[in-house]
Amino acid sequence: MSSIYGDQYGRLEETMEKLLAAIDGIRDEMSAETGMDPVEHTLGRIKSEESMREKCRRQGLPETEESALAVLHDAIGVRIVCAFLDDVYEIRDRLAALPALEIVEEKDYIRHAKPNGYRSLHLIVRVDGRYPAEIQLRTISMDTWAALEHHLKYKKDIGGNLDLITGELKRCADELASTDASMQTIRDMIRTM
Ligand code: 0O2
Repeated sequence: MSSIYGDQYGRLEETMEKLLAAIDGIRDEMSAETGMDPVEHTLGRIKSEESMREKCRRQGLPETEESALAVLHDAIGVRIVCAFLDDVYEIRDRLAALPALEIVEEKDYIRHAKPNGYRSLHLIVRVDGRYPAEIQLRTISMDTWAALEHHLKYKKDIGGNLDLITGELKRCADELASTDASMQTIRDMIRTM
C-alpha cells in the first residue's frame, strides 16, 4: 500500500524542522532577554501512517493524501512545554509575529479547559504558506496530566470505577491548574523584588 502522505513525507519533515528551528530562535531570544529559558522541552512528530489512517476513518474521510495534508491539520505536530503559564502566551505572540508563519486557528483549552480537565493552547499554523501544523503549548503540569490521562485511557479494566476515576482526574487537573497560577504569582513576586 502506498503512503497516505504520497511522496510528501520529506517535505513534511522539512517543514517540521523549520518550525522547530523557529521555536528555538524564540527560545534563544527570550533566554537572552530574561536570563531564563522559558521552554522545558519541545517535541516534533509526523503523525504515523496508521494514526493518520485511523483518524481519517474516524472522521469519515477517505484515506487520501488530500485528507492527510489539506483537510486534517495535524500531520505535523509540535509540542512546546513551558515552565510558566505566561510563557505559553508570550511564545504564542512571538510565533504570531513571525513573517513565515500564519496562525489559521487557535483553540484555547487553557482558558476553556475540556470537560475532562485537559488543558493546552492549540494553534493550527501554516509555515511558508504550505503545510498546516498543530502546535500544542502547555505547562509542565498540563503535560504531566495529559501524559497520565493518555496512559489511563488505554487501561481496559477500569469497569464500574469509570465515573470515580474521571472525577479524580478532573480534580487533579484543576489542582494542577491552581498550582500553575500560584507558581506564576511566585515568579512575578521574585521578578519585582
Ligand atoms: P496525538 O497522537 O496526540 O497527535 P481530534 O481529537 O484530533 O479528532 P481535534 O479538534 O482535531 O479533534 O483536536 P483537539 O481535540 O483540539 O486536539 C487533538 C490533540 O490534542 C490530540 O491529538 C491530543 O494530542 C491532544 N488532546 C486533546 N484532548 C485531549 C485529552 O483529553 N487528553 C489528552 N491526553 N490529550 C488530548 P490526537 O489526535 O489524539 O493524537
